[in-house]
Amino acid sequence: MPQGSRPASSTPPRRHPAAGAPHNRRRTILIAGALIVSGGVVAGIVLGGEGSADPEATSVTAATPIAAPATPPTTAPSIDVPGSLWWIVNGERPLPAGYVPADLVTPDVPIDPQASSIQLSAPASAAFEAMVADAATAGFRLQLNSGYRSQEAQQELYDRSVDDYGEEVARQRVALPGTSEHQTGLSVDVGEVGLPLDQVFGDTAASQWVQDNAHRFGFIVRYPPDKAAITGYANEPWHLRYVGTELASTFHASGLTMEEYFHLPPAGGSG
Ligand code: DAL
Ligand code: ZN
Repeated sequence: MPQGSRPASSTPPRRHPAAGAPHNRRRTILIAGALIVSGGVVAGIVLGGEGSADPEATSVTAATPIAAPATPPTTAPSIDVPGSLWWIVNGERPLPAGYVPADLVTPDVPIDPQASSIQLSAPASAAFEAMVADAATAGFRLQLNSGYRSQEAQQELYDRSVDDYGEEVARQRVALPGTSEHQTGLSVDVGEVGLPLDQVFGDTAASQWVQDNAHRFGFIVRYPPDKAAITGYANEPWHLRYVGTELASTFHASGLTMEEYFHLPPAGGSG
């Protein structure tokens, strides 16, 4: 099971967009809002400079009706909850045994003809499709090399890697069954059409484009070259993890890994 809940680290340091905005008491801020009464009548209201409602205030500002949200706000992503956008899986934080995502789909993108693990969790799939389409406009033909892998598929991959390279090297490259991000459905190995080997992807211009742009679609390069002692794995420029655009942009700007950002202990036992 994943490690226990970490209240302090589950809430990342997030800057409120309004933080640091200059405050001018002499300026009246007019905010058009919606007042929805039981009959569904919408009327404009004016809020004073301190944000308190002032029913006496007069204003000629035309009210802009704001629709009430159709659904309540979603709960914040969690690093501990399986399936959550920010769920952290690593060598120290295994998945629940036999975990299978409920929303697997096959993205409409080029796929390595040799690939057998070609599905992704629905939000990751949509984001990957968008990224592949955008890369195409920049002249790069990206493809899916590996997506969701069942625990059994991961076992086969791991066993094959041990046979080919020995256990020490295998542990740096392939997650132990039950601890692979691929089992979440939120990770994808990206490649270039006609270039099925992961190991050479990092030398391509397509890889550079991915490094520079993946965050715009909510992906991070999960195992950067200089963070093996923290992530547990050697450089994998092809291994992307979907975390949503907010967190991906933060990571892109900071260079932090998920473990660092959420103050988790290094998962570098194997690397
Ligand atoms: N190659 C990554 C670490 C995995 O097997 O999940
Ligand atoms: Zn991978």
